[in-house]
Amino acid sequence: KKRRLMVAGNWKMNKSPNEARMFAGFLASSIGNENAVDVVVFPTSLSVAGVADILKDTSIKFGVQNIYPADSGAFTGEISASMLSDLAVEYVLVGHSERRHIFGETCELTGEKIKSVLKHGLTPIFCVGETLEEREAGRMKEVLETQIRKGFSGLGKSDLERIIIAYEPVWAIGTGVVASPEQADEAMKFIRDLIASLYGVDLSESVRILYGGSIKPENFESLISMENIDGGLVGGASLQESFVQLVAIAE
Ligand code: G2H
Repeated sequence: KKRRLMVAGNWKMNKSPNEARMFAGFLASSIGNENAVDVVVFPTSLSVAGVADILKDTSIKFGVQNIYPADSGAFTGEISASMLSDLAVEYVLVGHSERRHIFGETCELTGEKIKSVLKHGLTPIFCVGETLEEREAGRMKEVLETQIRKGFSGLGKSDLERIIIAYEPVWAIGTGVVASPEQADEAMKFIRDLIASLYGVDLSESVRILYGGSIKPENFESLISMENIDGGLVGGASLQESFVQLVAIAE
């Protein structure tokens, strides 16, 4: 593989703070410290401090699932990227389809969030993906291009060097319907080619693009064997022991 693989676990709104600490402890004892791949978990914001305590001296990294793009102020219910440095958080998910579709997050807002994450020295994992309706209407590429152009608006090459992209077709998220390796690779090649046209071939060759949507130990190997797939953003299967199996498959 040209690029270092990443296995990222998006816990979504699951696990209480105590459950999160226990599971982080299980991961710390099950996943070796010399990983050939990057392993990252995304607990809830409520649990991230507890998880940070447990994982801080391990090779497992952690992040949050969302931030608001201001440093502080009257934004009830939100957290900021600037608060995360106390906890050694390194990664932030931006633009997950559940943020876009359940909470009405716009492409413009995802762009603001990416800027705020970068400003605080953190790494955004920027999620894009089309719905089933958009795919069936032949609009997959147009949707991905809009999400990427708006999400990256105003960003330069040095910013892009610090970004990870996750392609998550909405029809494959939590549905048990995984994209075929060929379908995923085709969309991800389109994204890579778009990055090449916007930022140059070097950057498009080095940017990591993860696949997300109903990843399981049974389908992960065939996905990561594809040229353009540099790992996975895992939801359901990251909540249990299967996450350890996924890391082992990637190694
Ligand atoms: C896609 C994925 C993780 P799941 O949202 O971000 O979830 O693996 O449950 O489809």
